[in-house]
Amino acid sequence: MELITVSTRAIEGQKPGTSGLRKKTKVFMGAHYLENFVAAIWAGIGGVAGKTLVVGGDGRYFNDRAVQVIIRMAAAEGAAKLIVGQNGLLSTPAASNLIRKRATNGGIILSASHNPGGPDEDFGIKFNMPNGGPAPEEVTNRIFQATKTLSEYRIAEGQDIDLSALGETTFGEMAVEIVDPVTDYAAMMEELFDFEAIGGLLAGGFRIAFDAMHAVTGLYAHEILENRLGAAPGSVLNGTPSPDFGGGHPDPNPIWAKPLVDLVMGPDAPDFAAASDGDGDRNMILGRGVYVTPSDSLAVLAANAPLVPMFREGLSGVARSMPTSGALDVVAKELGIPCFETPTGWKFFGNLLDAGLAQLCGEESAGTSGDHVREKDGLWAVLFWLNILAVSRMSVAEIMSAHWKKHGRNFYTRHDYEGVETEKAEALMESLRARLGTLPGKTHAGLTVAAADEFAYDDPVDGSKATAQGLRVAFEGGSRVVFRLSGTGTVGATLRVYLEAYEPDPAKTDGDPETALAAVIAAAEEIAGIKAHTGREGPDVRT
Ligand code: G16
Repeated sequence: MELITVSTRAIEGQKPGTSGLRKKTKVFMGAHYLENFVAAIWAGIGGVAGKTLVVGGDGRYFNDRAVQVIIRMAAAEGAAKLIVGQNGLLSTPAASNLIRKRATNGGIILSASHNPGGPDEDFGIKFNMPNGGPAPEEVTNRIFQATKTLSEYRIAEGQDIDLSALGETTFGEMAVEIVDPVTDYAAMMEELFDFEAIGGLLAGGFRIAFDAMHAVTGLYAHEILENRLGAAPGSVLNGTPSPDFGGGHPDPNPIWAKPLVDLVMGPDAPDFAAASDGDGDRNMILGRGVYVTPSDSLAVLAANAPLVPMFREGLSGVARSMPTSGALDVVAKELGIPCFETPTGWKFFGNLLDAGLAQLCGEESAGTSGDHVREKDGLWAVLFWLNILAVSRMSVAEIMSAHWKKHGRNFYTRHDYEGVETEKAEALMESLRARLGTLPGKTHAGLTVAAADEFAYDDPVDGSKATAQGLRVAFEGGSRVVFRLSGTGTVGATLRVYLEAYEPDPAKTDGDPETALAAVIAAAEEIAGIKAHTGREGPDVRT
């Protein structure tokens, strides 16, 4: 093995966003781009010498090349061992599990999640801590600082490692263990859920469809849903991972997973359907004739937690990101357990989970998970639902209807304006921020503003503070709108407008959210001047 020290220069813009560094694949393939960032990770974690890391990704274009680069750079710095998913593949929750189970010093996950993949699309990389969770801001800030001062990095010359060959080999002095990406994860799921009950439900003719969206979850879904639980062959759709996700967006929502939504709304609908994203951490839940919003799904899981073995003893606490609807809060209040409100980004749940303050967390962006890993977990949420359905013997529609009748309904929708010019999006936020103090007491579209502020978070465990986490306007009567700029896009800015209204009357919980929220939508436009600022007539995506 020959060691090379490569001269480089700091590259601008390598600031990790909501979940790691995401850029166009061609940017990552540019000279020194990936290498600089990996060297900055080493600097940000206090060096990699003597350490053991997990490495894997969602299989998107450039995943395999990036794994080889990480192997050579870790070896050059004297890492002890890398545990790598076969063919470079690991879903994000499976990587989180391996980091924890093997008590490693952390891991590197290669993914741009739900963003499309391919030479002209997106790539991403992030570091996860020894607890299995995404690096907190303190660490990502150190990594970012390091990207600004790099002048060289070290890399080892050598043959590529055969990523398809299971077992242990070496690269120079460093051990490289290639593991099956599914085995440990599937074993964990069998412990957490009642596979016998779910298997019984499926054996009784209950039909499911799971859309893996040509992404990494296909491997896991084939093994768990079809092989272990006995779902009919063909229940897993688009189950072979491909580097460009079949040319689609591996984003499990009614826009990008429309064929699945059409299926459940059609005459030959299965009893239950679900989808996951590029790296397997997001989920979408559907039943015959029903789409369950991520916020509602989270509340239903909390309300029914004791039905699954994992939470047989009940929950100690729950948490949601700020823009997620208050449906979870209603359940938590009834259960008499705390409900924490964090900024957007799974990394903010880590401390609450580690401290046992929360055991179930979720976000409106289709992420839900428990304290078994420190990432959101798409298939876990699917199995949780199947377990509830198997024990309750109710349909998805019946569960939703009963939930709303009992707890009221938080009508909810998110409007995304994608690819807006960054200056225009920032001007909208800036203008609104400056006017927040003047809004209370004013009436817009018939709704009177009760409070308006910019969300900030004080972590109750380590006291760290996160500021500028979204602008919130609450109306009298309990409805609200939140404005935020996405931290995961790669082109321009994405303005997210989160709209919500609570309906406690059981007689009024049916209906279409866009209609129920018409006044909140109109008030949001009046308050923020979205059309005037962005030049857009309406949102690109409604979820
Ligand atoms: C990531 C984060 C999530 C966050 C989501 C949306 O998800 O892990 O915590 O809710 O981005 O973030 P934004 O609104 O800033 O785009 P993923 O699935 O992309 O890793």
